[in-house]
Order: sequence, then structure tokens, then C-alpha cells
Amino acid sequence: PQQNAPAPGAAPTAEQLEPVKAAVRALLHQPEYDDGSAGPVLVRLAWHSAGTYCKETNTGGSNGAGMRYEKEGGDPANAGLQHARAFLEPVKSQFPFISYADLWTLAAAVAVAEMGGPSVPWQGGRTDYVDDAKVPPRGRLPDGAQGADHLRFIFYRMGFNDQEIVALSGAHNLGRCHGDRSGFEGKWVNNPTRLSNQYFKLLLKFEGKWRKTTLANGLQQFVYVDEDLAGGEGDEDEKEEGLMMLPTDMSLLSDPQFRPWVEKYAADQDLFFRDFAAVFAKLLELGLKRDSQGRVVNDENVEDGYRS
Ligand code: CCH
Repeated sequence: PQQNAPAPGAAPTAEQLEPVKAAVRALLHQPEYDDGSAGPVLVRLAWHSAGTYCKETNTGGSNGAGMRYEKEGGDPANAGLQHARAFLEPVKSQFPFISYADLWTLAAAVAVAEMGGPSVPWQGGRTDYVDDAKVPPRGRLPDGAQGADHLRFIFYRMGFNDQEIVALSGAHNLGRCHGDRSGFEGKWVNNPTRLSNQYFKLLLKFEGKWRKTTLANGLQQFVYVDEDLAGGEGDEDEKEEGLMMLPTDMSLLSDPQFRPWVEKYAADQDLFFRDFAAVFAKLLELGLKRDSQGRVVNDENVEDGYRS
């Protein structure tokens, strides 16, 4: 057996997880990648692994790490997340005892904390057992081209309410859109590797100035370009990149139930961090059945599910 590995069927202890977390911290700095950090794409990996959950049918969710396989991994909504999985592969090789499902969700919690965000409560014990009959159909993740009704349709299915939808959306303070992944382009905030409530502040600050544009691929998004910085004269490289919002992001401003939460989170970063930590932890737990000791029992009849 691996040194310091949990017994078969047991979730890793806090002590066993410490070196795993340290290994994740050590890989976050990626000077050649995007804005210099693997953090944002790791957060998106965990979100997309969990966000397939449907409470009615009790299917989807982070258990099983089904995104390793084409049926889920090939969903166009998951384009680009192979980079996140590749970043974590050396950690999986170094600590084979941790399931992919645990590693992906743990890495996001580690990344959020390292990027200046709150400490997200995380519990282990997920397995990598994929029940083919329960692989979620494609189309369960949100489409940025849509609006408030779509957000409610998608997130109510997972069991979230309006406040939780807005808190979760604050993750768009991190990372960026890639033309070759989602088709959208650009980042939401100037410092996309630091979690803060800037996303909410900017939504409000440039209200009325967010300009709808149509990209060459036909997708529409909203942009704000500071005219002084982006002026026609001068070196291309010195032009401000500008910031963006998806149509779904903009719906948080226009929807009367969402908007008050945008205002609260813009005014109070501590409140945003508290609510974000709670709702992100809830997201990562969707679909997990735990016994009174906290053990995941979804796959209790599957032999040695931790190492599949
Ligand atoms: Fe998101 N997100 N997201 N998002 N997202 C994208 C990128 C990130 C939507 C659409 C997009 C959440 C909710 C939504 C992150 C975290 C979360 C992109 C660009 C689109 C499009 C992808 C690309 O091109 O690479 C929509 C619609 C919703 C509806 O609510 C939630 C919830 C979370 C997490 C809690 C993060 C982080 C990124 C940046 C990824 C990166 O690679 O930089």
C-alpha cells in the first residue's frame, strides 16, 4: 500500500491531505499560462464537475469525475478544462490515493484560498466510479448567451436560490473567456487571479456603459473600454484590453430579485466571501450521500471505489 494512504474505502484524513494541498499550491503559479495562474481554470473544473447535478433525478455532481470520459468531457461546455485536468495530473500521480473527484474539488478550494478568497469547507470521500446509467446528459451547464430565466432553470435544478446564484456568479472575478473554448472573449476584472468583489462593483460602476458587441463568431457580449486608455493613437500593446460581461452576468443587474444581491456584495466583500464559501462548498457536495460519520456512501456496493 502507498505510504500514508488511507485504508481502502476510507476518505483521506486532514493529515494525509496536507501534502496534496501543498502540491496543488505549488502548481498554481504558471507564468506561461493565461494570466499566470492555473487557479481560475481549476475553479471552473470543479464547478463544471459538480454543476451537472439534478436534484429531481439525483444524477450528476462531482462524484465519479465523469469528465475524464468523452461522454461528459466532450460536452462543448467543458472545452478547455483539459488544461485544468492536465495541471493536476502530476499531483494524482504523486498521490494516487486521492480520487480524481476529490482532487478536482479540493484543488478549487485550495485555489480560491490562494487567490485571496475565503476558506471553502471541503470534505473528501468521493470515488471515481462512474455509473453509465447515471452519466448526466449534455446541456446541463449554463449558456452565457442567455438571461435570468435560464439561470434560474439551471441553478434551481441543482437546488440553489436567487441569492446563491448571485454569490456563485462572483466567481467570474476570476479568469477569462477564451475564443477557442466558449467563443466569448476577455476577462471580467483587471486582476483576474485575485478573488475580490470587484466583479459586482464593476457591473454597477459601468452600468449604462456596458456596450453590447457582436463577435466575429456571432456571439454577443458586453464590453467596457475606457476611452482615454483605448484611444486610437499609440502603440497597439498599450491599448487597454477592456473588460467584458456575458449576457447572463448582465441579467444579474436587470433582474429585480438578483440585483439587490449584486448591490450587497459590491458594498461588502466580507459578506460576499462568507456567502461564496458557503455556496461553493454546497456546490461541491451536490449529489453526495454521506453516513453519520461523513463517509460517502453513494457507491458503497462498489468494491474499492476509491481507486477505480
Ligand atoms: Fe463561469 N464561465 N459561468 N462560472 N467561469 C466562464 C469562465 C469561468 C458561465 C459561463 C462562463 C459560473 C457560472 C457561469 C468560472 C467560474 C464559474 C466562461 C468562459 C463562460 C462562457 C470559458 C472560456 O472561454 O474559457 C455561465 C453562463 C454561468 C452561469 O451562471 C460559476 C457558478 C462559477 C464558479 C463558482 C471561472 C473561474 C471561469 C474562468 C475560467 C478560466 O479558464 O479562466
